[in-house]
Amino acid sequence: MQQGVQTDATYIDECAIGSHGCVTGSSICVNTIGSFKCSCNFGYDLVSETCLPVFYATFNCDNAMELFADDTSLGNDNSNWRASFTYTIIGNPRVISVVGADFGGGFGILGSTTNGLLTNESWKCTGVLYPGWNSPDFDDQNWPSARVFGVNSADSPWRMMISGIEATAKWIWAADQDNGVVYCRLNLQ
Ligand SMILES: [Ca+2]
Repeated sequence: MQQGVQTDATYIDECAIGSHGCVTGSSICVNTIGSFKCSCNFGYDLVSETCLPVFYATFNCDNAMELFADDTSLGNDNSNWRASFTYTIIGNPRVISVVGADFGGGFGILGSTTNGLLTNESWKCTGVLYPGWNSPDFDDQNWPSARVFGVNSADSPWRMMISGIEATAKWIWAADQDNGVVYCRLNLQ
């Protein structure tokens, strides 16, 4: 049977007549024989039958870290400073944040996202743990800008490019302390 040819009186193109629930902007309607489906637009993935904005963050820390979107944890890395870990971020968070821990020697946090975010001096970092530090409502205007150690390349103090992370991302840490544990955040809205 040739696809798209009307073969009986019950054939309805829900997309053409607008009787579908596909949300404009996040999805398009795709007509199928006897039904239709919503196909997610670029930058959106199907989550619980709804196309939601999704992007991916690939980060690394010398030595270990946890990533948050708003104040929700998205997971921990594997403590291997040579290897990045990719986190899935669903929705439009107002802030992404990282708690990073160093186990001695060099220290830094490096990352980039599929929607163009990079670690660099636009992040705020501190070695002080403030209550609610990773909340989107937390006021970080008095936090210092991140200290940077160079871009993701063999010319960095790590002498290698970390796979999966953009070359223009910069290794960052808190300006107010070496080593230890630091809290870094980037406001998105
Ligand atoms: Ca270290």
